[in-house]
Amino acid sequence: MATSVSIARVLGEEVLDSRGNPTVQVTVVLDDGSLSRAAVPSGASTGGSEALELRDGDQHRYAGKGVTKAVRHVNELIAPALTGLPADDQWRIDATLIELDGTDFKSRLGSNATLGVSLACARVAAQVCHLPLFRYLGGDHAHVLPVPMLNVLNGGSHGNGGPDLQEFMLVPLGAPTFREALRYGVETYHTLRELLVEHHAPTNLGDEGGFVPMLSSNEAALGMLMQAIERAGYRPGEDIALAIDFAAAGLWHDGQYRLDLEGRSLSAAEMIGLCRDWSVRYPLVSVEDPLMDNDWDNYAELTRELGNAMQIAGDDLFVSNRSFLVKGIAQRCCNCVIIKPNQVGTVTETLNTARMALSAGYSCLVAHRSGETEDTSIADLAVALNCGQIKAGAPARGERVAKYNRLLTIEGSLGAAARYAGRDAFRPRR
Ligand code: 2PG
Ligand code: MG
Repeated sequence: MATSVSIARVLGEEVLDSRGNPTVQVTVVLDDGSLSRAAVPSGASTGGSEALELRDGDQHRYAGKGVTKAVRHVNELIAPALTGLPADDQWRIDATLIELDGTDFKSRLGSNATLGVSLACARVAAQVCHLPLFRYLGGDHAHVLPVPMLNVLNGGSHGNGGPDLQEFMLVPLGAPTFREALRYGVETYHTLRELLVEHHAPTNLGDEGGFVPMLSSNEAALGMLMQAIERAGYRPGEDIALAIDFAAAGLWHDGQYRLDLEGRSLSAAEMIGLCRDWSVRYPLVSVEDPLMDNDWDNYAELTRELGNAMQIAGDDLFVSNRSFLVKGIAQRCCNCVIIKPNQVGTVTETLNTARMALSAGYSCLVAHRSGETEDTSIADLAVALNCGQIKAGAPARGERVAKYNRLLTIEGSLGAAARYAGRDAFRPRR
């Protein structure tokens, strides 16, 4: 739907994310008075080639993490360039941002500045077109509700004192609807808490709302999840499967992957062996970043070996960037791409990467960041892409639950047209 309403004002401001760190929020006002805003998330385990998250570096404010420079870029450089453009021409808005920045990784303006603006424009344009965001971005065919991958045990850089591996997720793929899938996951999450209490273990939460248990090994986390699934009355593998984000770059020390908890270090071949072993012994449907983000050869090897049996997801490897995906497709690395808008810095580039992945037979897993806000745009993005997968943390902490709640609303609004991706989302593709 075309609208003649154009951008009247673009206003950036510094707000806080869920870790209490500054982040960029942008408000866009159109000349008919319509207004919407978006806020930008922030990662902790970031890929080496992510677009630049511009921080002030002034140690006297927020330990250098202020974003006043990025905010100034929104207000002084971006706002004049966008004023007067039609709000619903997302491609042109993003092309203007890309051109104004003029670098490969948004290193002039900052991806926190560009994404905030890009997303706020999309949100307000959807509003004036009288469409929900997922329909504005995805068109009439957007109707698939994603499988929620609930990160219920946090470790690595998101949970001090927990497992070495960053995320252990519940994947309720056997549910008939998104609403039911969420219930399966939530009940299992609460059961997991009961188990921890019974073991007199702490029930502190990590950055993404999962528990941070003290365990004797990383594999013990998988055992706990299996126990929780069964005790909650579900069948592991049938109702609820498992997924892991290794965030392997955080394990890398002296040319090996160090598992502190277990007092041992593994080679790339041994990491691949670990994935193989666990894929046989647990209902593991997806492994993310099990290797370093420059190890294309071993990713190709891993995909050759296990890509028919499970999802191999590249996060730091692709950083949601089309050019890295092109390389991955050519070298047959992974069969899934993690999609995080702030890794690349505009809505259009995010959609381009995801669409290229889907048309090459890769799956897409739309993801939050460990530092989040109450912005729910990624929920709409997952439905817009019909990609069938989202990870937005545990079903705890407002900034995580907000995304799942948004998906409940979307499912409700679609009525009979809604389809839950379920197991289909995890059919091995390559
Ligand atoms: C990841 C993310 C989100 P971060 O590695 O997939 O879970 O973590 O935002 O810290 O990069
Ligand atoms: Mg990751």
